[in-house]
Amino acid sequence: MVTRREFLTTATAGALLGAGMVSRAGAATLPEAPVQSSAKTQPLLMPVDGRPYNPVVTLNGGSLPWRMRDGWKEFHLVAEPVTREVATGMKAHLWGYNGQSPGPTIECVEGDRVRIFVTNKLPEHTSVHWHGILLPCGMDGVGGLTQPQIPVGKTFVYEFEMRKSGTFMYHPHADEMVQMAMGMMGFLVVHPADQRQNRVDRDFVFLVNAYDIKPGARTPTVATMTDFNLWTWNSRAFPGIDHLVVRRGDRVRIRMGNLTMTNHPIHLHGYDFVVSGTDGGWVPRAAQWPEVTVDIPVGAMRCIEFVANEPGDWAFHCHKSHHTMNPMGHDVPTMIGVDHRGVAKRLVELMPDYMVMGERGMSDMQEMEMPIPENTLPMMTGQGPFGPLEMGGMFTVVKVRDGIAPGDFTDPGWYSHPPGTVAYEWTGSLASRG
Ligand SMILES: [Cu+2]
Repeated sequence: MVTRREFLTTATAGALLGAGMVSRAGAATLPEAPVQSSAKTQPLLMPVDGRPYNPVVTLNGGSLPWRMRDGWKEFHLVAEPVTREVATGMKAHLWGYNGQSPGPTIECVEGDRVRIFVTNKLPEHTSVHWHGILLPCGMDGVGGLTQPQIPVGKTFVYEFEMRKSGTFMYHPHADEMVQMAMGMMGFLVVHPADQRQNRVDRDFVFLVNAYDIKPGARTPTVATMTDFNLWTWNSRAFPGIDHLVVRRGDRVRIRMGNLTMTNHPIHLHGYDFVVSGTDGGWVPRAAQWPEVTVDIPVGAMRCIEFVANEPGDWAFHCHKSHHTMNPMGHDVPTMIGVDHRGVAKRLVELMPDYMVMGERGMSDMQEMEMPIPENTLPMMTGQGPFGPLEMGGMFTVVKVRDGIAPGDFTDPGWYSHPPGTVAYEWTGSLASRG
């Protein structure tokens, strides 16, 4: 491991990422490569130099500080093994950038000349492809095709101008199946040169990703083709995914990129929204169509936008219901209608990771105190204000509230519903409505 010291600089944007930031010693000619190991959503990285823009919020992550040198915006990515907490109770051994997986979000402005140093601290060679960016062919990052692979221990330099604004990502084009299955990916946002263009009040970004980490294991099974068991946003699974905190009346954008091996229909409750952008660019207003679910194809990005005028705690999740489940229990036989309680207890004694469905359905499992292997997330979990949420994987909550300050993303707690607006038990009269 490299030497790390506290990241003390107060004059740079890096300090705004908050406590937990550390930096690398040495390599005086290279820009700082700040390390972030926390899985908490970091405060907005306000631009302190370069051209102004409205920063994005990376869900359970943060943005990469830069330095300006001779008109170039310089970033430093370090590809390296990382430990990522997927949710409380489970840590994964992944590969990523600057201490995190996904890597930090790179934010720049249309017209910026960008220089990105990439240092390879992985045990094998790598490269970085800038997905969706229009650039000289030799900067496209396809190992063997447009450049030699970056050898272990070496640093390569990518230089290009950001010709257009939009929503992009970065990932290796080297031993791709392994490196992406291990979590190597990051978000790249190019803001419009004119801050008024496509302006929103809150702009969230995350990558939709998936792993196959067997119960009890820590390292993904990298040869898995389609049968993944851990469905994550920015390598976090419910209840580890932060809530999206929004002020009532805000215009909200959520940008999502899919680097899994299947599509994800992402559904937001309580709102209709428009699809306002893809990795190909902004969708012209007249061509935007209304949706409540947006399907994100493999290797693609989608931006959705809405005005947050409905207060509440609105579920936001992938609509493939097995993607809102955690690993433990995907191989269970259907036992609905079969009373097997005595048998299950004895089987669990013999095989600690054996799990069966309850005779009335899966929700029984929450009451059955099944032992699960260490470092493994239960299949369905989480506690809400009315009881168990019975969720996992790609699920979180958009919390829309009055009176939240601009730039404040602090969890406001659960929604207090106005009297008479919650579904209630029929007891022979219509209690709330009179
Ligand atoms: Cu999904």
